[in-house]
Amino acid sequence: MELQNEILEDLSPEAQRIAEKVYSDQRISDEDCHYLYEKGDLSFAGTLANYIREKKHGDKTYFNRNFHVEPTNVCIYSCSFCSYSRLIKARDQGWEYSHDEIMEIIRKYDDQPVTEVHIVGGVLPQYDVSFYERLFREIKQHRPDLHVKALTPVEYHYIFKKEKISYEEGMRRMKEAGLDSMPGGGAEIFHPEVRAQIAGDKCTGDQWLRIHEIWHELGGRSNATMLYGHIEKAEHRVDHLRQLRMLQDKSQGFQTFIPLKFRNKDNEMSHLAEVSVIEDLKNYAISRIYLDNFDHIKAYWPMIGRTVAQLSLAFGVDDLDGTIDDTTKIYSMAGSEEQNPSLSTAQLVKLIRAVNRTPVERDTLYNVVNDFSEEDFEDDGFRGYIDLPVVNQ
Ligand code: V47
Ligand code: SF4
Repeated sequence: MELQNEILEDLSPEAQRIAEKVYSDQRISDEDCHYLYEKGDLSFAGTLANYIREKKHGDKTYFNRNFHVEPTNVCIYSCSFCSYSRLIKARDQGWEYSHDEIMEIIRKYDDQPVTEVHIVGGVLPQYDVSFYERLFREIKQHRPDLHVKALTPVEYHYIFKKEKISYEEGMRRMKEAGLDSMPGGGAEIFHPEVRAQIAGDKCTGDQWLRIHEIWHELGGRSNATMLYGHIEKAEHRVDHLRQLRMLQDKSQGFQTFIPLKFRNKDNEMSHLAEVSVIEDLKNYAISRIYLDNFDHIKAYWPMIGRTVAQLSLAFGVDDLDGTIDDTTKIYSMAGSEEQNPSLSTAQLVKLIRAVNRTPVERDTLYNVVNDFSEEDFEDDGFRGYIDLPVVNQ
């Protein structure tokens, strides 16, 4: 405590106030959050975020075994950050899986110990309410214990409008068909000033929040994301986090917040430089500090790479998503270093242990599947970190 007081004395009055709030379990304000983005340094935000992370989870670092299915990369929308979707007019360059083709992918995992399928992709008219009802039903009939985490308010808003049904009725039908939870995508930046420039005419921030709220009222759980590091300013990030924190106070249905770093390869915003790793870590830390009512902060390693993912575990992150395989194209196409984003469970466990954290395999709802306290893996040559290139002096 003496040391803590000494450190506090060296801080600016604003930083002192923030530190005092965090150490006495009080919520920080929007102004505090803005201060951290504009003036707080990384080590300060990181120290506070790590304090909260360890208080909530100790050294535990969660991951799950999942796989992704992307029914199509053709999309009626044209978000300017998206490297992955092909416009309808260039349809022949993309893929559009049928119901049977998707089921074939699902069946490929029959002998794998995966607990979750994450389904998300472009928006197209043939993927409508009845398509997804039939798909969810068949997945559940085929493998009842596989958790279906599928689609975002971007798809739901579109298909319910086309079907002329309310969000309430639509989400009820999805639940009845077998939807278990909703991933966090499509949130981008809620503020209309930014959203209008990057996400065109897909669902608004209010519609995104409303669909999650209805899903939470039905007893469902979901995640939330924020796409950062493009044209948004600190005030837009604060506004985004504020709206998430407010909804979470009301509905308590969010499990995890996932900051998504904008990657600039092959999209309409390629002229923008990507933000630094320092900015990435600061963003994780500030999210951890501000979102006091979110249990988990996740770093999506296929997007930021394994090394930054390891670092993030000291800046508020307690979850590294899953041991996904190379069926996920969204980030490799946007310029992530992870061109083949595949990690075996043994590799992910080593990667977490290499930074002195404790790996815990979870299911989608954070029930523990395996805590790896006793288990050891055969040495497959992977040391839990990536070698940096050696530069000759
Ligand atoms: O909404 C698209 C983002 C999201 C780019 O809930 C990009 O567990 C960076 O939400 N640079 C979809 N990001 C992915 C997503 C997600 C991923 C992993 C886990 C979960 C979860 C959710 O990907 C989109 C958009 O924000 N995105 N293009 C890009 N160029
Ligand atoms: Fe379509 Fe989603 Fe890409 Fe936007 S981000 S163009 S909605 S696939």
